[in-house]
Amino acid sequence: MFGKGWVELDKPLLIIGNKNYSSWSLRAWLAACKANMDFEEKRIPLDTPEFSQEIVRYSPTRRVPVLQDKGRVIWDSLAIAEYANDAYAGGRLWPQDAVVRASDRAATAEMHSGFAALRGGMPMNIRASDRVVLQNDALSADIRRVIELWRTCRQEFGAGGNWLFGQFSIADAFYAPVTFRFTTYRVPLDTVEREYVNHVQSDPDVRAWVAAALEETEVIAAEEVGVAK
Ligand SMILES: N[C@@H](CCC(=O)N[C@@H](CS)C(=O)NCC(=O)O)C(=O)O
Repeated sequence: MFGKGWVELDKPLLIIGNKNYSSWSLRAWLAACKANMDFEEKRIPLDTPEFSQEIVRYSPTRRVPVLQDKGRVIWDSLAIAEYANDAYAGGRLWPQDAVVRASDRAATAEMHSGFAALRGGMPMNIRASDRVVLQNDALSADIRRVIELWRTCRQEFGAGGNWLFGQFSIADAFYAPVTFRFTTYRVPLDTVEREYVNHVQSDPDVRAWVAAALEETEVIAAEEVGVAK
């Protein structure tokens, strides 16, 4: 059923989509980078015949991201982030304190399983600017909730650094794509959340991802709807 595309590699292999569009790929990739996981990456552009042909060789869900390591397949962004943390980061991508760690997990889980209106209505397109979107109640509520969550994390847990929980943690990987949604759709931000967005987007790993996204040439038509000309 799956695994047909695998060859034994010395390093983990992370299969991702376009860096411009694939928000789930960015989450797993950033967590892997911050875990210092030495990995190969294979990019398969979304929404292409190549994607349909290739992805069946790698992913049981036919989705990216998917990771191969030690002969195993890990096919979900959160599972990849957790695995990178456990196997390569000695657990330091979650806070050490149990209660703080639970809050970090809750923030991460909220992104992984929620914010459908935000993800559907404001898709990530890093190359875009001045995008316009028809607001609706669900979308506005999602935007308000992200901002509320970021403020709470920064104020209650952020003293040790500039990430949501001070030091980089898995929650930051999960909200990194949202920072691009907010900047490309020009969502009005106050100081706390603006500083957080700036911090994420000036991170060297995030900048490397963006530089690669800017080099990509594929355009996904559906994602271009709403781009102000
Ligand atoms: N829950 C999955 C979601 C993965 C997902 O939806 N990936 C999208 C790209 S960002 C995908 O592979 N889409 C391909 C398709 O639907 O054909 C995860 O967290 O990894």
